[in-house]
Amino acid sequence: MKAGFVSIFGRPNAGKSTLLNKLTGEKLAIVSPKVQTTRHRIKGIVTEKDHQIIFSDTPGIIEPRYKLHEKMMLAVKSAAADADLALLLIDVHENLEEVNAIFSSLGLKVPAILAVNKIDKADAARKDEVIRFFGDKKYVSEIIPLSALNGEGTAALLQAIIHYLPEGEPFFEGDELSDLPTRFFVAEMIREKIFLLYQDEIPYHTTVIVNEFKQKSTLIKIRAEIIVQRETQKGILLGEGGKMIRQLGTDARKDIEAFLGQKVFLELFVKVRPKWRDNEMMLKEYGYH
Ligand SMILES: Nc1nc2c(ncn2[C@@H]2O[C@H](COP(=O)(O)OP(=O)(O)OP(=O)(O)O)[C@@H](O)[C@H]2O)c(=O)[nH]1
Ligand SMILES: [Mg+2]
Repeated sequence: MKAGFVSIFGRPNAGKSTLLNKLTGEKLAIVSPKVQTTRHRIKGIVTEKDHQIIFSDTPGIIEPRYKLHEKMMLAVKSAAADADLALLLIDVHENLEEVNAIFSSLGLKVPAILAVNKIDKADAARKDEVIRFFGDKKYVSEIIPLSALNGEGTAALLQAIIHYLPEGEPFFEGDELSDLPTRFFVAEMIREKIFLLYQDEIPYHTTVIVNEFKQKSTLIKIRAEIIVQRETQKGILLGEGGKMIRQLGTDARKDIEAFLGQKVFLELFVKVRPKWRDNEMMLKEYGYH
């Protein structure tokens, strides 16, 4: 039996969350075309007859500009600290020197697989250039080109991961998918829709907290708060006559119902909490530890 922790690292937008979802076959992590979508370490567990892999999706590596960013980078650190294997993910079109500097600074003491993502939108010459570039980097044990989106190369990646996995007994029960509570996933699904529906600074000034989750006879009643930093942002979230927040509620509810396999009544409220992203107590209250 093999079992171990495999952490996915990379810059914002490399496709880490898309890859976690592909490898686990579940939509555990939210995905958007915008950078800095993921803010937490999200574990996804895959259990087979002869192995258990505990994947960790992490926030994209950045230079912190406010306390929320610092919390996000602590999530990266924690995933680096207990990894048995690192999965370094890059977008095939990224600046190679920059990404090399970031990976070198992780100070990894475990083997690393360099996965070159989004090959569905690169030509063979670029793919070769990237593989050549990382070929002589000491921290790279193996290079695998793939597309997290269409699944090309992910079977080869899985084989390589199992090869590096240490011998050991499983850490989790066979039917466990993650270590996070349902409320977390519900809040994340609402946050994903905010990333998809709103532009500019809105997604970055916003967080979501589920403060009621009640099983009723025929449905689940969920009440969630959307936290913003300014009154004007509250207006944008609501939209004219509440049009935008109704759209948000409908989009989020569909995903939540699919995730829970049950009908959901979703109530959304918007609250203004000035500078919550730099407030230690509020960050804690909103789940950023
Ligand atoms: N064409 C293509 N797009 C991809 C691929 N993988 C991910 N994407 C897209 O890239 C964007 C970012 O994907 P995410 O999975 O959210 O990226 P991430 O690395 O988790 O980003 P952060 O959470 O912000 O660090 C989304 O629009 C994905 O659909 C791929 O293999 N091919
Ligand atoms: Mg992500």
